[in-house]
Amino acid sequence: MEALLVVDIQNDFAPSGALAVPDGDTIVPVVNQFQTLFDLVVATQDWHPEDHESFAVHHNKSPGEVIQLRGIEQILWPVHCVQHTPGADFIPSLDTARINHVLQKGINKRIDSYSGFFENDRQTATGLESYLRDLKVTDIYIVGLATDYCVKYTALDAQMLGFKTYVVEDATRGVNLNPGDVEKAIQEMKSKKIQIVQSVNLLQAAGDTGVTQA
Ligand code: VGL
Ligand code: ZN
Repeated sequence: MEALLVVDIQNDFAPSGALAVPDGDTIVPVVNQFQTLFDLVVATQDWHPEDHESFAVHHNKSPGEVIQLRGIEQILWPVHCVQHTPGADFIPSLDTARINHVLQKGINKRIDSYSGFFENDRQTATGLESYLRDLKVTDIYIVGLATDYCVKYTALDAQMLGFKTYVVEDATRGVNLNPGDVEKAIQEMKSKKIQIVQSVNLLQAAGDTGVTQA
C-alpha cells in the first residue's frame, strides 16, 4: 500500500507567511495532481500553542538564533502556525477533499517536532507510524514544506522505520536559512537511500499504467 504524505502546506509557510518559504505556494498544483494517484493521503499540520518555546520572541532573541532547549539544539523561529489561526490553515488552493487523515504536530510547547513521526527528542511518537502500519502502508511519497526541515526529518524517520521512502523533489520547497541548505538536505536524504524523484516521472508512469489523472 502506497501513501502520499503532504507535509505542512500551510499559510505561514507561503511566501507571504510568518515563516516564509520562497515559492512555497507554487508546489500546490502538482501536489493536487499527485493526490489523485493515491488511495491514501495523509497531511501533517504544524500546530503550535501560542507560547511554543521554538518562538524566538519568548526568549527575547531573534529568529534564526540557536539555543539549547532541554538539551536539544533549537533554531528559534518567528511565531508561526499557531493553533486555530489563519496562518496554521492549509494554503487555500490545496485540495483538502482527498486528505484522509490530518496529523497535527508541534503541539507540546516544550519541544519542537519537525518530523511527522517523532518529536525532536526522537522518542515521543506522534501516532503517524501506527496509523500507517494499521493500513498496511509500505511505501511513502513525501511532498510539501519545508525541504530542509519538516520534509527532511519526516523522510529520514520514514526511511529509518522501514518504509520505502520517496521525496518528490519538485513538489517541495525549502527555507534556505543558509544558502545551500536545501541542496544539503537533498544530499543527506540521498545518502540515507531515500529515493529523490521528480513529479513528471511519476505522473508519466501513472499515465502509462492507466491510472487516471485529474
Ligand atoms: C517547519 C520550521 C518550524 C517546517 C515547521 O514545516 O518545515 N520549519 N516549524
Ligand atoms: Zn513549527
